Amino acid sequence: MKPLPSSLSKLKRALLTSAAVAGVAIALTPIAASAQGVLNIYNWSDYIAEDTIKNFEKETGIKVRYDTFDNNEILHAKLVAGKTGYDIVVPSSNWAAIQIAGGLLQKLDKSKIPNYKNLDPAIMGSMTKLDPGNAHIIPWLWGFTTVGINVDKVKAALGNLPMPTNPYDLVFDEKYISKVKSCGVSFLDSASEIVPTMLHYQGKYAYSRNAADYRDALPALQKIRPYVTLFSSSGYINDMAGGSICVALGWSGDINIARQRAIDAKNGNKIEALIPPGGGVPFFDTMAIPADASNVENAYKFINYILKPEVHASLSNKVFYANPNKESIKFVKKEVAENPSVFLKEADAKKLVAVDSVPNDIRRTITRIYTSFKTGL
Ligand code: SPD
Repeated sequence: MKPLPSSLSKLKRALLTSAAVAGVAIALTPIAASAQGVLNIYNWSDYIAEDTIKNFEKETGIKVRYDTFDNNEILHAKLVAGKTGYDIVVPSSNWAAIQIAGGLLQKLDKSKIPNYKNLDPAIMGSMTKLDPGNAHIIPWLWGFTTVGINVDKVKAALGNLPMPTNPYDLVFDEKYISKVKSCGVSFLDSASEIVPTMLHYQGKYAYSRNAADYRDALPALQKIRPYVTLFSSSGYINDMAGGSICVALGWSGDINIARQRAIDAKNGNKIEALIPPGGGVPFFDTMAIPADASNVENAYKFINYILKPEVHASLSNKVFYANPNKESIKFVKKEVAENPSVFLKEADAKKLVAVDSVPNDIRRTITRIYTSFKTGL
């Protein structure tokens, strides 16, 4: 091969260095479609193992383009706009219900997913409420919205005030959040996460279809707004791990990722994902094929690959969310399988709120409440 002119090789070196510093893999050669074609995936950030895509490409010869998002609103807006260019998307089941109703997701041909048999029938049964007949979506991983803390920093910030029994008090009760503000408080940056969690805290059904149930949510959120120091749906993981925030209203697995990163960094930050004794607000994120996907056969190959027990287990091992694959448990690391904020104990699982979707008018109410809360307008 002819050597690159020195200006170009300098540029290449600079790009490689900055990518390495940012921890990003970049390919300088354009991605050529392989003989087996391509697959375009749009998934949540921090939601896959390092080797998941690499092994799939090796096994199938399919070339994958993998992009990420960090809240349902972003994915939904793309699907509604159409022509996403994606063949696999990963909406939460309650958003998928709206997308199914809108004809945005394909009906699945299960004969193309032999590993479908590995799915836990109890989980699949619970999903029929949002996807009758399990016709369109296949669960990827599941978890719950909860509170993560930096144990020592929170204790120090609370001073004489004992830790509340209900972890949601730390973020929703002014008495507590006003204290922990000093070490940094982060909220998920998503209307559909914050408002239902507040409703649940107020003793109402998180997915209520009754507009009156939403009346007290905004005043309660406005009260605690001055103490929220960050809105983040992905960056909070590193902020927790590094100690620049001490309380996060976030997702169970993400908080466990932060815990693991702090352990790996040996920085002394003890992070814990708390389990709400009154039940958390769960979610099921699901694989689906957009109605206008171009590489449908490859999408089926990917879904079937994820449903291999050892692949599904490797996702849980890496990102600390439970998986719906009943054959995978033997491949899940002991410390992950025994972590009660990953695979919930039966008593905690029973208390989880039932996931539901809400109609458009309620969705608009939720967005209005959240925007007003976040912006103060
Ligand atoms: N880092 C990946 C987090 C995935 C969380 N999905 C949450 C959906 C909640 N409705």
